[in-house]
Amino acid sequence: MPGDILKKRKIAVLGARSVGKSSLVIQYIENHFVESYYPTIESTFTKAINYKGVDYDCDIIDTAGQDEYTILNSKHAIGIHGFVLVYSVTSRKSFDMVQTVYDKIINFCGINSIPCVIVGAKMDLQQQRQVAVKEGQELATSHGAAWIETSAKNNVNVAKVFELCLGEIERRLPNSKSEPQRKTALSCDYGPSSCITLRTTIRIAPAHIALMCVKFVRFAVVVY
Ligand SMILES: Nc1nc2c(ncn2[C@@H]2O[C@H](COP(=O)(O)OP(=O)(O)O)[C@@H](O)[C@H]2O)c(=O)[nH]1
Ligand SMILES: [Mg+2]
Repeated sequence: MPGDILKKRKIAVLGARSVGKSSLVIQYIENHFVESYYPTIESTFTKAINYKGVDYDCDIIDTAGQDEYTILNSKHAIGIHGFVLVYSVTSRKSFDMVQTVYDKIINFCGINSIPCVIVGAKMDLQQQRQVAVKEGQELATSHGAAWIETSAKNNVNVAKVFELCLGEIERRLPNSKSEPQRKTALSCDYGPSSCITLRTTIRIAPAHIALMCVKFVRFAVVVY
């Protein structure tokens, strides 16, 4: 059914290593806190999420983590509807990495805005805090993104992250009635994936037409 296709959402969780991405996702999916999780592993989890009375079938991709040298993996951009960008409130470097990853995504997708939630993880570690609440909020505001602080350890605001992400995705859909559309590249369709698909199609089209012309000429010569 077409309605079912519309409710499928893909969410990528990105950010520096050891900021708590896997702990956040596993707390959300499996309702427990992992003290240590294999750091380089990438996993995709599927979860049915009811958001504002609508059921969504969500794929949540827990990435291995990025740094300034990582080339953005195309599967973390193509086909992705929403992004969860995680930093640790105990690491200034990981906070700076959010901007770096954000820039990589928008450069890769060729757009100027993405449906995104910026997450300050490990908020229970107040003594080790290096990033103020206000800084996180300001970064999110500057990108028109949602923002929240979480503790996977104490299960604080974990589910809220994914609800906010769905909210950001839905807000940008062309037929969204909840808010007026902001003018972003994403407003052309469901997300960066669709825009990339569109651009690829446009690039492929002339080659396709040329090939058809060659085939037609060959056919005409044979008939003649
Ligand atoms: N205190 C505290 N530690 C956390 C929290 N989330 C993750 N950690 C710890 O931070 C380390 C890295 O977490 P992990 O989820 O593997 O990070 P990832 O590399 O971003 O996936 C692990 O030792 C976790 O137990 C949290 O909310 N509070
Ligand atoms: Mg991990």
